[in-house]
Amino acid sequence: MEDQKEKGEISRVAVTGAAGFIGSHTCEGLIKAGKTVIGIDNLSSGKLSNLKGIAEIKRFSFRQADICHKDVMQTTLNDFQPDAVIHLAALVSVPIAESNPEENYRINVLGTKSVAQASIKASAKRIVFASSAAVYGNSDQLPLSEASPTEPINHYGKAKLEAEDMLLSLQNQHRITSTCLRFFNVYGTRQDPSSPYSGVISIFADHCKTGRPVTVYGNGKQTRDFISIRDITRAIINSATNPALPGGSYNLCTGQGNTLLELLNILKEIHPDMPPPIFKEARGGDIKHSLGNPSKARKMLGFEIDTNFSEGITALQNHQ
Ligand code: UD2
Repeated sequence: MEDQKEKGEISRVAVTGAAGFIGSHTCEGLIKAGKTVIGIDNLSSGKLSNLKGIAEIKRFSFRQADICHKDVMQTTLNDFQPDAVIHLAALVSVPIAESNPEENYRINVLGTKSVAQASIKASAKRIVFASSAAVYGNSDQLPLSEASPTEPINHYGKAKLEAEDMLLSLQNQHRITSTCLRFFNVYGTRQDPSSPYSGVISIFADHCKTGRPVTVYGNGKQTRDFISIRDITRAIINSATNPALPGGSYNLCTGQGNTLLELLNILKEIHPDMPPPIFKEARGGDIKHSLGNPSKARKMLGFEIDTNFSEGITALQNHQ
């Protein structure tokens, strides 16, 4: 193990938030890539069933632990000795973060600090952090690039930005590479549709499957840069396991905006009998348009989009 570490090879990876939507896909991808993986999750929202495809594999282990418990995190990472840590555990809902800012700060800032400090003490070489397009706030200068102003308008975005700043400054003080991936609107299998705060695609897909009408907040002309879990997972794994990649902040997006009406048209083709949508007033604080520029990630991380939007939605529907 020491020899491999000296060569910079990344073979042992710890993943926080492992039992969640993005975490479980990430663990599966790492296992497929031949890595030895420990999944860490407190199971507050993640489900062990998300990991059933890899649970029996010897190179995979699972630890139920909370990222905010510093001692437990330290012991877990000391025991495992990761080369890289992928930190996905978070309070992920913007509205919940808004209604409980202390909890948002505790988990999304202090929890990230706890993971970062434990990673450094356990001599991890790389840390990859799940940041968000929310760091940009409500800019009307689209598409958003990493050079765009970061002016978050909610507690969630502020916490993600503070965590990024902390990780990037730790990178300068220690021998660790910090990569902060700013996710735009991620969709795919295992995104829980049962919460009203789930991604719009998983909610709409679930309603169509069960013949219930969807609710569109606003006129449906709002746009989002929807990105498939398959593309996100490849970028996360590459950022964690390629020792040559530089740290920094990167947009993970497609550079293509789609309206909710376009999404509904695709779903209508798959489910011709779907009931007509119900239109309600736009959600308070909703951003009208969100669009990212993926050029930096493409250039520096070799990040490519494989999944076309319509194909991605069709694949999701066929899977469910
Ligand atoms: C996404 C992220 C959030 C944060 C933010 C940054 C998700 C789930 N949330 O919030 O974590 O990173 O981007 O800007 O990815 N809508 C409906 N009907 C529904 C549900 C949603 O019309 O049943 C609308 C909603 O009002 C919004 C759009 O769909 O205009 C997208 O909503 P979302 O909750 O999927 O994602 P967003 O962009 O608010």
